[in-house]
Amino acid sequence: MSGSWEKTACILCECNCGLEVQLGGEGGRHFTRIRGDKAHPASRGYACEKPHRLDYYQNGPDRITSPLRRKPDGTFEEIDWNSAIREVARRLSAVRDEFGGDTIFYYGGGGQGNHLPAAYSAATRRAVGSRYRSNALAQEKTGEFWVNGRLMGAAVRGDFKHCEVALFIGKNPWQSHGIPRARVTLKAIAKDLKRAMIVIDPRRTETAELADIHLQVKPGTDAWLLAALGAVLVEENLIASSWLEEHVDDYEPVLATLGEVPISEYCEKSGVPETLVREAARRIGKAESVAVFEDLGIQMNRHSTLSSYLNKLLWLLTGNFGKKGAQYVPALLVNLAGGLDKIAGPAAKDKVTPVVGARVISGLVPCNVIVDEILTDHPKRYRAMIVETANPAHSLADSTRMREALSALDTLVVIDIAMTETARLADYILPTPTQYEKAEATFFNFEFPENYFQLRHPLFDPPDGVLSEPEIHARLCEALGAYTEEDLAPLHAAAAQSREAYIPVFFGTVLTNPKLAPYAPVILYRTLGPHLPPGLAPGAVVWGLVHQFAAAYPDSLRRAGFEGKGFEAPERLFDAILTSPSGIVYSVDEFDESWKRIKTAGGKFHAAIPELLDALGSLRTEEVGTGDRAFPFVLSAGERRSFTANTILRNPAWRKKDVQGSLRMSPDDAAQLRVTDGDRVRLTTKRASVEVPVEVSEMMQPGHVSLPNGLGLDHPNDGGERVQTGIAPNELTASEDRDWLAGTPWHKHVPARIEAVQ
Ligand SMILES: Nc1nc2c(c(=O)[nH]1)N[C@H]1C(S)=C(S)[C@@H](COP(=O)(O)OP(=O)(O)OC[C@H]3O[C@@H](n4cnc5c(=O)[nH]c(N)nc54)[C@H](O)[C@@H]3O)O[C@H]1N2
Ligand SMILES: Nc1nc2c(c(=O)[nH]1)N[C@H]1C(S)=C(S)[C@@H](COP(=O)(O)OP(=O)(O)OC[C@H]3O[C@@H](n4cnc5c(=O)[nH]c(N)nc54)[C@H](O)[C@@H]3O)O[C@H]1N2
Ligand code: SF4
Ligand SMILES: [Mo]
Repeated sequence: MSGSWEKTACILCECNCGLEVQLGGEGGRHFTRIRGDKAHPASRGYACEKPHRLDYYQNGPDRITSPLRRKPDGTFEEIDWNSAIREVARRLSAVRDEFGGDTIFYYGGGGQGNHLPAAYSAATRRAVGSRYRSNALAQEKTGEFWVNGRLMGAAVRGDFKHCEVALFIGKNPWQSHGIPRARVTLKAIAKDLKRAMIVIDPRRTETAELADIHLQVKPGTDAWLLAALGAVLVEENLIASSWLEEHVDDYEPVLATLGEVPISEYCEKSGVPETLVREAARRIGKAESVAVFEDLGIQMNRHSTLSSYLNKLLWLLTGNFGKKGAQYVPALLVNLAGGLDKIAGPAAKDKVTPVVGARVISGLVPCNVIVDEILTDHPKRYRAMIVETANPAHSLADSTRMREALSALDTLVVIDIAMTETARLADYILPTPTQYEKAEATFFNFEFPENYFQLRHPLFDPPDGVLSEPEIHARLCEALGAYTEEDLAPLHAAAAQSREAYIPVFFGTVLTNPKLAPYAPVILYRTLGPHLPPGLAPGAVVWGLVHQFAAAYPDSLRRAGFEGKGFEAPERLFDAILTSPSGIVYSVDEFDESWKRIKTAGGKFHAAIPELLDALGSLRTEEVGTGDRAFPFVLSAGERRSFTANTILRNPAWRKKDVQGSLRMSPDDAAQLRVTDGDRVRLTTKRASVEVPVEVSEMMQPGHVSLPNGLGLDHPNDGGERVQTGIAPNELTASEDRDWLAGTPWHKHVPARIEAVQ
């Protein structure tokens, strides 16, 4: 097939830019050319430097091509799929029967580009009676989710394409992207004299370089800075008073609390000159529209939930919602932040974890409490765990304790393509095709007013010995006796006839039957899947999602051009999805559509969140800095750079530069330590001590050092020996260092000590 361009997408960050690729090389199993796909609705031909290295994913080291079972001596043996499924089902049902299904914990379900596993695993989770789950969102976004839930019962995004002012808080989109065509969008804002960019980051990042105003905070002091910004809005009367009166309940207590903020003192604490803070507040207050993106710099930091709240108050008090260039609520095919409507309003009670009693937000257990939910003799401790398309032994805080916890489980099942740090601790490893060997899709579809979806087609045949996630979940459900062949017979018969015939049978016999409804995803895969075009069976669950979407958002679907009576519109959309390998626009909205998606009782924002207004008050007596003379530096553990991509690519050779992943340090600190580029230093936190090469960087301010994310994986070298490249950041972090409300980690604020190495 060499020579023809195939459609797919990049899987290295949440943008999932559309790609065109050519295949070739040995056995035709390599990517030979890669370029952006102009027909992709969101990325429109854009791609950064990383996808050109995707062959390192497709042909990575440590690929697993047979189910593996741990032997008593700790090594693995290959087993056949029937034994693997039977034994996993038997071990999980034994745990369920003895201790309850709520002791079976599920982690993962999706990486940066593959979200179908989460949809299918829902069936397996129900089949084993599991009630607790989590994924990486619970170490970044759950604090923000909770604030969104309380404020309006829905999650928002910012419209950077149209905004007058773009505000990035602890976010470096030049490297981490997160908005479509990030570098093009950033440059467009920077070039336009009528628009402005404001960046809050302790580093002079690539994004900060382009900004009109860079508020270079001291690390970990955002809460003071954001409080000061809000207070200036109030003091200088830059708030949208009549808008607030119309759209926001109980904003007076917010104004009163912000009115008491000692602005000068808080500016000083955050290290930013008051004149610059006032300039930024005025630019925000006077703009036609402001779009805001907060990310890990505050979400993985001290006061993360409070900072999210203070951030949201900035755009709320200035009326930046539900209009062009401001915050919006997208029309989602799948809501990754589900359940926020249930926490709208102060009366709502949060679900909590069985051992620690930590808040479960959006159905997710805080990542930092997982170790404590396992390493205890509490009767409801998690005893078994399924990890799917995630690498928590590397990506969650406190790797040493995490490994201990994973090893303490009665049963650990890992579903992955590769022998990862987590897989190595498993009792069973169930291997899958890569994302280019099966149909896959992402639910990171957050665009507005047009939103899009892409069902990617498989490009390569999978190796013998692997099974796709939907096939694994269907087999597990069947081994667990979730449904019978008899249950499926009418669905098979209808599907063989036509989709038109299938609709009433599926809705009539599956969704209305409480015995079968929980297994709807795998039932769709089993019965509708075989009748989809070759290779697209994993897309069967999307058919169900499309029907749900059509019922919830009929107008958005119609405006996207999908019309018709009854089920015609969703059926047309599904056909279009199957036949549009570059992706398709499924939703078109008016700018004020977001108002209808506020889920509070009265349809208004609830501005006052008493817990967080109290926390805002407590800032007065809190100190900035690490507060520990033994650890005077602040380490940000996990910076996004041009060649980092979580742990998706295991071969370090994919990195074109800085293969070892240097510790970035300010010129002042380097001079004090008498080190220069490439010199090694000893970096010590309360958890661990490592040696790492230094990069002296003008980006850094004194007292702040930064390590890249995703490094420290081990892999076979040319001689077949396993070596580790770079520092695994979570060897250095501690699970107890987390937000009091959402449990999100303080990865960007790790107290550290640095010594030169002779
Ligand atoms: N190249 C690349 N891109 C990626 C990824 C990747 O691995 N590599 N991963 C993707 C994923 S999973 C995610 S979640 C996103 C994350 O995207 P980002 O959040 O943008 O990424 P980070 O570099 O982790 O952190 C952003 C910034 O926070 C700043 N920061 C550190 N401490 C503080 C502080 O105290 N206050 C403030 N205001 N800022 C601070 C850092 O200097 C950094 O510039 O990136 C996605 N994109
Ligand atoms: N200290 C520190 N820790 C961090 C961060 C930080 O900034 N600092 N960032 C955090 C963030 S924001 C995130 S999102 C997490 C990411 O961490 P994780 O959620 O653990 O995800 P990934 O590292 O992306 O791992 C993806 C896994 O999926 C596997 N995989 C790839 N394709 C497939 C497939 O098709 N099927 C299956 N079944 N498996 C597949 C890969 O082999 C890999 O093991 O890391 C977090 N950890
Ligand atoms: S922005 Fe993200 S999805 Fe797009 S090409 Fe770069 S890494 Fe891939
Ligand atoms: Mo992430």
